[in-house]
Amino acid sequence: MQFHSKSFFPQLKLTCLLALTAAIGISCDTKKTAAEKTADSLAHCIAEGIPSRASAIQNASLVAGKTDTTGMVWIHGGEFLMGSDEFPDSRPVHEVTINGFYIDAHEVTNAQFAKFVAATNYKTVAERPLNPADYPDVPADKLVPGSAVFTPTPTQVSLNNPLQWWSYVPGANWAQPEGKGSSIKGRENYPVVHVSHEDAAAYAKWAGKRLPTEAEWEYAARGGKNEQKYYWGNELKPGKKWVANIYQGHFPDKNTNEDGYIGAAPVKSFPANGYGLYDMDGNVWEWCEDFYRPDAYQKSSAKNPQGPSDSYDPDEPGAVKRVQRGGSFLCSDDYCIRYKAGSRGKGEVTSGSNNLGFRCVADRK
Ligand SMILES: [Ca+2]
Ligand SMILES: [Ca+2]
Repeated sequence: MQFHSKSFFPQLKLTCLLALTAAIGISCDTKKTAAEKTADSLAHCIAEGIPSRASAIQNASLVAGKTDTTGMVWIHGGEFLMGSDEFPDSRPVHEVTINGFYIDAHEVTNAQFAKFVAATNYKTVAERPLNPADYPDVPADKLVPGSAVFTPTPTQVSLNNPLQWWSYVPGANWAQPEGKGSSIKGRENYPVVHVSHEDAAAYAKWAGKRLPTEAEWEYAARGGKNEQKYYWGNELKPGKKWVANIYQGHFPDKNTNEDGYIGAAPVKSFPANGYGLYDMDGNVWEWCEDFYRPDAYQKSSAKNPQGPSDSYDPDEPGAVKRVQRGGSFLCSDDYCIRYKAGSRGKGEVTSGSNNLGFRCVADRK
């Protein structure tokens, strides 16, 4: 999922708003839709550069912490086939060799992120003031910090306008996931959400860790299996059971909740993969370090690939994007199939939402 943070202000010109909002669903939709075509044709509406609320450099002053590998799993290095023929930006499938690394067994939780904030007074991007200069068309009183929250639609809707189910909610951030007045009390063991790439990287630095490369993430997610349809295997419901927190029912109006979770689930609610890692499929999307380009695999390094040196998304040329992986509780075969093995997601680096989190990796010292 991705959105450009300017896209949630209805005061923007309608044509631009459409173009920007159309881009939201692209990572979740393999079919070229009318919305994508709209996004392509109106790409000139998208402002260049990143809003300055994201340019704060708090993380530059963060001191790198001492790595604690408690709760991490050592992944032995090796070779694997990376990518998927099913998605244009995941081709070609190619052989990659990577060194061993530690990876968090589960997504970073609210409790873990709260410790980081308590220790550093870090303010996430969603909590920072917006600079009026970045939003010349938006009245100053509307420039309030916030983030994107999913709300089911009351009835069936066309899937080409994600603004029907995504809202920019003032006050929404990691500590108030549904906006002002909401809290994470009782959800300490849920994945932290509403984190931008910068926020995730800041946490990782404080923890003496780093964000995974896309190759590391996929190697870990495959759990020792190659060429499976899903990371858990080839059947959607092995033994007639849901084995990841995704979406059942009709998107976005009717979630039948067959897997037991309408939204995010506490980490480790579903079975671990072959490496002992939880929720690599679904629950919340996870940031990776690599810049996003749809052609990245055409010139990727065969050994420990670090991703391209810059970002480019033809659907939204002005936005800087990094890779996100694994899909979320909003993915289903109806709408978002980017939880399938080898598929890729992408996100504008300043944007968060209530279905986006991360986990960290670390090198052996
Ligand atoms: Ca679910
Ligand atoms: Ca996940």
